[in-house]
Amino acid sequence: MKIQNIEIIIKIGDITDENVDVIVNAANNSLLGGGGVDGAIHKRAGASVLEQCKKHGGCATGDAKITTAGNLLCKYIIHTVGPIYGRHGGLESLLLYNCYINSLKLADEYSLKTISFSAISTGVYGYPVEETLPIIYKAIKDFSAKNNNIQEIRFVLFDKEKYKLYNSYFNAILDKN
Ligand code: AR6
Repeated sequence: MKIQNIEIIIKIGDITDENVDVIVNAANNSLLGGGGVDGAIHKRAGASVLEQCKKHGGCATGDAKITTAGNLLCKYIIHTVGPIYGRHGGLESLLLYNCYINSLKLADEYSLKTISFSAISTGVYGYPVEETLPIIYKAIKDFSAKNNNIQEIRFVLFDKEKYKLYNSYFNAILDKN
C-alpha cells in the first residue's frame, strides 16, 4: 500500500529488531527511559543512547528528539512523547498528530528513507488504537505533500490485535483513495 510515494508496511514484531534508518520510540517527558517499548529500546541500545537523551534535557508532549541508535541495527532513534489519553483537556488528538508529523519531519531533515513507528500512546498511556488510526493517516498525508526523502513507513505492532486493526483501517482507507 502507498500514500503518495511512500510505501506503507504493517507488521507484527519487536521494533528493536528493525533494520531501518530510524525507529520511533514512545518515550516520556524525561527521555530517561521507562517501561514498554521505551524500556526495550534503551535496554538493547545501551548507555550511549541514554547519554544523548540526557543532553536533550527532556521532550515536550508531541515533540520529537533524535539520537543515534547505539547497539541497535537501525541508524537513529527518534524519541517522541505521546499524550496520555484523557489528560490533555481535549488536545490529545492534536498532540498525537504532532508526534507523527514531527517525527516524520525530523527523519526527513536527516535525509532518512525508512522509518518504523511503534504504536505511540497505545500502551501505558491508554489511547485506544482505533482512535489513533485516522490521526496517523492524516499526519502521513499532510507530511507526504512536503516529503523529500522518506520512501517507506513501517508500523511495527507487538500484538496481533493491534496488527489487525491497523491492517483493516489502512486497507479500507487506501482502497477508497
Ligand atoms: N516493539 C514494538 N512495540 C512494542 C514493544 C516492542 N519491543 N514493546 C511494547 N510495544 P508503551 P505509551 C508496544 O506503553 O503508551 C513507557 O514507560 C505496546 O504493545 O510502550 O506511549 C514510557 O517511558 C504498545 O502497543 O508506550 C512512557 O512512560 C506500544 O508499544 C510510557 O510508557 C506503546 O506502548 C509511554 O506510554
